[in-house]
Amino acid sequence: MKKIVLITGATAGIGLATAKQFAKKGCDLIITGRRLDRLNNITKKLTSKYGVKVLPLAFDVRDKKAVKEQLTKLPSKWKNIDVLINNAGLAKGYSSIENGKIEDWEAMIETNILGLLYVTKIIAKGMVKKQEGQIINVCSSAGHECYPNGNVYCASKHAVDAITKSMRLDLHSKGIRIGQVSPGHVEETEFAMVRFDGDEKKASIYDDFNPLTSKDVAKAIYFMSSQPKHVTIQDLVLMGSQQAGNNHIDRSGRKFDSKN
Ligand code: NDP
Ligand code: 8X3
Repeated sequence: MKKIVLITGATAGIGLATAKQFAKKGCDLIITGRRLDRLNNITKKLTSKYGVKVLPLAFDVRDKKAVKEQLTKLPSKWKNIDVLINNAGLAKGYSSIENGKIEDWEAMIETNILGLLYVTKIIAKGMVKKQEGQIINVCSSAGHECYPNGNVYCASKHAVDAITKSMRLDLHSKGIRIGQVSPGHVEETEFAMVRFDGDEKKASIYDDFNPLTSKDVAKAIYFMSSQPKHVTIQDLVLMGSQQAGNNHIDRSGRKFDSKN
C-alpha cells in the first residue's frame, strides 16, 4: 500500500522540496497552501514525473472553517493519511519588541501555532481511530534558542516545540509517532522575502555563508518518516556547517558552494 502524506505549505521552500522528496519515494500526496495556481502546477509536475497521485487543496491554515471544510470532506481514497507534515509557517518582521507590528505578531501566532493546531486536531482524530500514523512538525532552531529581533517568531516556534512534546505525551500510547525537525537557516525558500516584505536587499541574508538548502531539510524529514515503526525521532536539529547556533554564524564567505 502506498503511503498517503499530507504536507501543509507545499507551494514553496521546505514544503515543496519535501513534496518532491516523498513523491520521488513513491508516496501519494495531499499538498496545501494558499496559492492554487502553484499547487496545480506542482501537482502536474509530480504526477507526470513520479507517477504518484497528488491532491492539491488551497486554503489558509488560519481559517479554521476552511481547514475543517477541506480536511473533513476528503474523498474516501484520501482519508487514510499515514503522515502529516505540519510545515506551513512564516516569520514576519525583524524588530526590537517595542517596534514590532501587531499585525505581524498576529500573522505568526495565527499561522505557526493556531494553523498547525487546526490541521492537527482533524488529522490526529483519524489517526487515533486507526491507532496508527506519524506527525512531523516543522519547528526551527528558533524554537530552541532566541535571537535579537526574533521575539515573536521565536516564541511561536518555542510553542511548536511545546506542542510537539505535548502531542507525543497524548498520542504515543495510541500508535502515533510524533516528532519535529528543527533547522537553522535554510535557503531555496521564500522565508526571508516573506519576513522582509519582499525587500530583496534586506532578504539577502545568505550571501556570506552556506545555510542548509530546502532539499537538506526535506531529506531529514524523509529520514524521520522512513524509520521502522518502533523508532520515533523526537527532534532532528540541523544547521549548515557554518552555523553553530542562532547567534553564531561564520559569515566569512560561502565555503561550501557547488563543487567544494
Ligand atoms: P516559504 O515561505 O518558502 O514557504 C512557506 C510555505 O507555507 C508556503 O508554501 C506558504 O504557502 C505556506 N503558508 C504560509 N502561510 C500560510 C497560511 N496562512 N496558510 C497556508 N499556507 C501558508 O518558507 P519555508 O519553506 O522556509 O518555511 C516552511 C517552514 O519552515 C515554516 O514553518 C518556517 O517557520 C520553517 N523554517 C524555516 C527556516 C528557514 O530558514 N527558511 C528554518 C527553520 C524553520 P502559500 O504562500 O501558498 O500559502
Ligand atoms: C528560521 C530560521 O534563524 O531565521 O526558523 O529563525 S531563523
